[in-house]
Amino acid sequence: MFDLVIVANRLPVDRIKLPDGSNGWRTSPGGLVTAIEPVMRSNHGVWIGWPGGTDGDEELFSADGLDLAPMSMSAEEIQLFYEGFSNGCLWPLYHDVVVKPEFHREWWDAYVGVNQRFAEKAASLAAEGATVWVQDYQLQLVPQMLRTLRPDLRIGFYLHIPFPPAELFQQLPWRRQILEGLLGADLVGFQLPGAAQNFVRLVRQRVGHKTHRDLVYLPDGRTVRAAAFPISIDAKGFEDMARDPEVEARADEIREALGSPRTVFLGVDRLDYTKGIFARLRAFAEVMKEGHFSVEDAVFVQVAVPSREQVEEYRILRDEIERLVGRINGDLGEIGRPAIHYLHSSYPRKEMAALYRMADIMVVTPYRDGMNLVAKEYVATRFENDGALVLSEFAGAADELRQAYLVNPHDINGMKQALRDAYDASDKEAAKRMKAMRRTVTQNDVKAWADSFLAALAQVETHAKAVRPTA
Ligand code: GDG
Repeated sequence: MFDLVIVANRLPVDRIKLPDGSNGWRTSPGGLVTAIEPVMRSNHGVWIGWPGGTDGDEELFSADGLDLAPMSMSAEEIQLFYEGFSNGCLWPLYHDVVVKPEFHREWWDAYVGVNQRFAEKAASLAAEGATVWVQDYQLQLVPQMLRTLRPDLRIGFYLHIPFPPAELFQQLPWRRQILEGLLGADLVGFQLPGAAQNFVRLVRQRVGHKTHRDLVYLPDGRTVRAAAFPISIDAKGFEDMARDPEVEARADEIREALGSPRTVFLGVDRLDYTKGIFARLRAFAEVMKEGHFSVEDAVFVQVAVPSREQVEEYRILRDEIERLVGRINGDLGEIGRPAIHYLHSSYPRKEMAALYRMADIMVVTPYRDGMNLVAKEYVATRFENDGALVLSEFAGAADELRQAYLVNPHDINGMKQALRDAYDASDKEAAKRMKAMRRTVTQNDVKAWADSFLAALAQVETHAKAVRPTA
């Protein structure tokens, strides 16, 4: 039995087949595990999640001293719960309906079923009075299901993506069930205050509970708090990596391979329609076409990390972007000098750091993004206070990184101007902006995020005991 239970769609490791045919594990270190690992260690924690694949093995195991509880998923569940309801319905709905969400009853049924299994697993592993922290949009029903099974628990929920305004959320045929699912938690955390307000307003309008500021009063006497906890990164870890001579050498090597242009623009995103990749490449190409810089002066490196490739919308998007890159390079490129270097691949973390180090201008232009960690990671690696960040107003990160070149990604001319401004900026101007952004990112790192969420959860008045803060 565990005093702290993390429930997330994915485990922080991938299941792999070893050469002898047996099962092995490869850690996939992300921001979340870096944040949560220390709390898990000081609180006898366990992490429940899907290890990828369809293997039915659900035996508990440890990796790097962390206790992990795999949740198996059938091929049908992957299709209906994960690709369907989570990524074909909730993801677009919560991101401003950038593409049209699909509402299918069989997807919903699978979502309910998988959430129930997650809740049961958490109920079976949590010690009396334990703290359970449920993560993200795939598991919004877990808090209520778990509370029914285990009223003794202290339950927190954190949403990594935006929470939409009532006008959009209302479209969801199962809007009330989702709100009630979340209300099973004692504390519901969001990236931004606006999202928390959207939630409280919807609860008042749709479920009819009494609310006051960030609190919801339930008829059974319980109180639920909804508040913002903007997520961050392991800023020191990224800076240390950036200072590694190997990473520095690799950054130089990449620039040379690009033909040593004066300025390198960089985009790094999961290949997702929310990220605004198409519009940003168009804007860059137009600036180049208009003669503001040539292929000798500037190139754009776009890393598009493969994502959700089984979902139709993502296949269409990939084709569109690749057609555009081909057209731009055909129009503007010269022999040995494409205008856009497009990479459809994922990379080790060190290579990511080398990419950030070699880039003069990082371009992050999502139509809607909960936070966007890439923007913060870029800032963390610029320990010499050089480089510039072009950032969408619609990324959560824009609330904190006010000194970025902020853009509206729907406004191509505005984006072109921001690219030009960043390109033309003096070293002094760039350093002033970067210094301020670095201060923000270093002071508010991911450990501070996890600690503040868990401290707020510990303060909620329940009968359960609280987790200890990290050492
Ligand atoms: C969701 C929300 C919110 C990317 N490519 C590679 C790689 N990455 C890493 C980045 C970064 C992370 O993945 C991506 O995080 P983002 O925040 O940019 O975007 P989402 O994946 O959409 O994340 C988002 C986040 O959750 C956290 O709450 O900020 O708004 O949408 O850390 O570095 N890492 C490696 N190789 C890659 O090729 N190793």
